Amino acid sequence: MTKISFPENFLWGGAVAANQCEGAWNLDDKGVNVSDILVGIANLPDLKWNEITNKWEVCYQDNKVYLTHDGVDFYHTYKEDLKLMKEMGFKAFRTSISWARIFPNGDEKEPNEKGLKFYDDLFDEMLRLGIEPVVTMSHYETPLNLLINYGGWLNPKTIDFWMNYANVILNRYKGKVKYWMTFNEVNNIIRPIMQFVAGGILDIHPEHKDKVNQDLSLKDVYQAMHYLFVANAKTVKLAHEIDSNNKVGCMLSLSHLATYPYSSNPLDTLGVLNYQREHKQFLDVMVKGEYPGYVKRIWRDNNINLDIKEEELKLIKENTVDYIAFSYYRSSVYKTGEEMKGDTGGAVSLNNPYIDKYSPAPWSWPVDPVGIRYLCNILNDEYQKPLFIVENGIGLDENLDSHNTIKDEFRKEYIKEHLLQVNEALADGCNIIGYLYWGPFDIVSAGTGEMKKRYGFVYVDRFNDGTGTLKRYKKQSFDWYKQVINTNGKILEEK
Ligand code: BGP
Repeated sequence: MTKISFPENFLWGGAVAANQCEGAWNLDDKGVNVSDILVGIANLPDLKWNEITNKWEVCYQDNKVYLTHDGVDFYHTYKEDLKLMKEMGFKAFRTSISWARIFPNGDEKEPNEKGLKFYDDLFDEMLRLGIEPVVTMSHYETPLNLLINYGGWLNPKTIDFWMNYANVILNRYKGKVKYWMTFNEVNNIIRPIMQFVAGGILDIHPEHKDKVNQDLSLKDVYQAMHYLFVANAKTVKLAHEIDSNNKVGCMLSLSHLATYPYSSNPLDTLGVLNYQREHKQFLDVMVKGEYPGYVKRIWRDNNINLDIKEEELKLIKENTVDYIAFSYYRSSVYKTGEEMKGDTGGAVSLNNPYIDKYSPAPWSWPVDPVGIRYLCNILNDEYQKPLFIVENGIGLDENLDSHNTIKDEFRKEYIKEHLLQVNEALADGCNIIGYLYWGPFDIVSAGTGEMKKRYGFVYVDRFNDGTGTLKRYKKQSFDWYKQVINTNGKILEEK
């Protein structure tokens, strides 16, 4: 076995997102954001076209439970939750700032002081406990008003609204927050079902009123991507101007890069290359600072002319990110002629005949720890930036036993196997700065909108129907992860 050797200052910890844990969805003048109006991003948002105003409007469904509205009440329980994270020895904790708490409609000039105050207290508490805050600036939390009235990122005005927001939070938390990420898993914008939430875009043309975002063209998606890239570069520039200690990363769902050819058919290998490029294009622009040739070919072949200005390309070139933050949950295979579907965990395709371990139903996925080593090495070889694993974890259907705990062996095994491969990747020379486990306490699932899909080391008593005491209980993995951190990974050597 390779000697366990995690760097001294490795950022061990966990990650959540505001919209999945805070709740308090309409408290303290928070506005409505995109994830507030649907139950799981695998589903369409609850919008209907208003023939009088000629605009989309929200139509909440009586028969639905919008669990994110109350989340796990982190807005009020953050001290208790952070205390538990500290008990596990967390060095870092990732959460997001809910954009709609700071700018309820997204287009105001002045921020909502009550929203800022909440994050003042939250970050102060983390710092008091010696936990490094790692902050996503938007984790599926674009203010809904920006989509309904402007089309969101289909409209260049959104760049200005974003920069106003970025300016406020970067100044407010200067000296407190050093690790920033712009848009969570922004590469999911290429998937129609995720364009509303992950992409922050909405087709507002009356002729397309039959179904949300149904007729978005490739051109629309590339245009929105470009505006997001401009916003990303401007944010990097501003963050560095405000505080030269700031580190800004892009955040992408990169399980997609761990895609293997199904066979030795050359077309399967070429198919993998093209599939990986659908996701690498985001890295090429935000990390290398340039649109690659294969993207320009897509534009040429599809007669796509975008609104791209010379000075924007220069800005993108000069303001690349400081690190690559990413999620990894599983790998996939590519077979010519087979559709690559996807969800929050990555690609969904044929079963890989060489992988025999699957997580238990109902959200079964192939467990492939080697995939994380492969991914880190691809990133290290091609981009040579610090890598930050900001999401990896396993969602299980769990119930408390008679001792008010859960024997979550599968979770421990899953993490252990992945960390052993992270250790290999470190030995391979990859510069990995941290590992943040996704969902260290149970939160609402982004993909399915359920409570039942639990990732936590801490069980939260809340159920799909919205009932529950919200009480927290440690699962057995709690003490184990604590030992992993306390020994800087050395405990992984034990059989
Ligand atoms: C990622 C998202 C997270 C998170 C995770 C797990 O794509 O960034 O928000 O939820 O996936 O997905 P799910 O909650 O659907 O199980």
